[in-house]
Amino acid sequence: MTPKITLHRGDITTDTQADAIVNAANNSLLGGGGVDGAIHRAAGPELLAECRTLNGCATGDAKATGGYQLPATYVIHTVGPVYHDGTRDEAELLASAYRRSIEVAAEIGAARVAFPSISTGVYRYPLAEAAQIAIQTVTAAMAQHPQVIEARFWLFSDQSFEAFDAALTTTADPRDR
Ligand code: AR6
Repeated sequence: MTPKITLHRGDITTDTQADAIVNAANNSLLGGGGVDGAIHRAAGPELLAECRTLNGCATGDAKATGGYQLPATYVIHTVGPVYHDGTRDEAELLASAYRRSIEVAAEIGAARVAFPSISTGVYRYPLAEAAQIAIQTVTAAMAQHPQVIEARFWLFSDQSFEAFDAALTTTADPRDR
């Protein structure tokens, strides 16, 4: 099946079709605000208990846990960069967070993966640039890992939906170039 990217408006924790949902976490993996807080609330306290066993996560890396009370079987916790001025490897680290999430999804056999817009909340990554990196990196990573057949982006605001819609429209499939 040809890998596909779909865009959804709303709360990622309500996704009933994803095998795994990606969490925009911090290095501690011990919870926080934003989408991280929403995922921990929806999954229940067992999620935090499993996260405590993982010894944190480096920026740009990803680690999987169970999904507990979530509809999804797994949560893939990744850590995007805090955006400073664009000179501190932010673009590479954001791409790595998306790439590693797809790699971990392939390892655990998650075919449909839900993503939030990593780093564009508390971590202040500029939205248009982050959306381009997200779409391009996930497209390339799914081509490398055909077990992952769908990336489902959940956008929490009109502004973020429009940024991802624009990125999807302007990013040609590399195979078409
Ligand atoms: N579903 C989908 N998207 C959401 C949801 C939700 N339920 N809630 C928020 N968003 P952020 P970051 C959007 O701040 O920038 C946490 O405290 C939100 O509007 O959650 O990577 C962690 O523990 C924004 O567009 O993640 C870290 O400390 C996007 O998700 C830190 O925040 C990401 O915003 C990570 O910051």
